[in-house]
Amino acid sequence: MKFLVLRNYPPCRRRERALRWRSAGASAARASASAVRMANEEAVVYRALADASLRAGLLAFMADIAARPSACVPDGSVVVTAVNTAHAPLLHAQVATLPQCFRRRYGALCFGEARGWPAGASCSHWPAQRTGHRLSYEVFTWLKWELIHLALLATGVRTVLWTDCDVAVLRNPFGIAVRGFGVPGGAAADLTHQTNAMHRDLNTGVMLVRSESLVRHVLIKSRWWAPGRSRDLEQVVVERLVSGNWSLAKVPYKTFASYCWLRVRPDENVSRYAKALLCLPSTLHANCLSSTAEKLGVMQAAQARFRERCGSPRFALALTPSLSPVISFDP
Ligand SMILES: [Mn+2]
Repeated sequence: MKFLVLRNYPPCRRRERALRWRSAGASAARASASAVRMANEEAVVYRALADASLRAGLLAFMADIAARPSACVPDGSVVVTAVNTAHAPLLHAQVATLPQCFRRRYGALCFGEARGWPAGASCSHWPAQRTGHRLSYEVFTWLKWELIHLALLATGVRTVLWTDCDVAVLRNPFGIAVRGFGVPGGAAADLTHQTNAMHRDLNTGVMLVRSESLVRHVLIKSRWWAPGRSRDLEQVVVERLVSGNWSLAKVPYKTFASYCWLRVRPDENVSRYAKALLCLPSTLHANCLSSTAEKLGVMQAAQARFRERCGSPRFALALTPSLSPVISFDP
């Protein structure tokens, strides 16, 4: 049985997927059982999302966050993520360095136990009785789009900044001088996104989304809940669906960085490239790592490096026009 069609994807992600399957002991029989379980899980999640009270609760949650005053997140913008129990330490590390003005506009959909959720991040809890087991990675990636869609429908929300919880936020993304972000009066893209540097394609770890119709199109056309849907990775499907129909802006990988090609390690052996990147206005996505402990190590190393070499993170929007110079790098 074929599960994944890996196309246009960096080798490290392919390895990550392979490791995941291997560690899960994915024999043919187990893989088949897994497919059945996932199909059930998708149906359960999809039915839950169709529930009026759940949707109303999430809409109210997002509207409440959007209404909070903030000196560092623009009016009409919210920051959104989803987190499960296993990744709770990552969200904890992520918000630890965020100023209050940023946290106030940050809403997370939280799965699993409430215990240990970080103070300062607002959680809307997924009702435990609606899912019988932990959500798979794949379903979780599709839920991202459902959550972004609900956020864009909420009162007062015009823009959603999605950040995976395995992203270290080193500077204020809203101050970045790229299309769709901190360019006053500049044309705003429907979707501004991180890229997989190797292939220049879409990475959905960090995205600024402005278009409700784009997200609706993704949800309807992907049919992520349907048994016969494409088994391509969520971000491959999304890129296929939105290309040509909406305005997309790729953020340079020096601005929204990725561990896939930025080998920041929690020791002294940091490359010149990594050092150069860390003082640029950036987020660092700790992808291409399979364990929570490894992701956490990379995020905390990046945060510590930033503090040591670049000073305290500056979030005030007024400070962002004077961006750090781009340090050239020869690959
Ligand atoms: Mn991620």
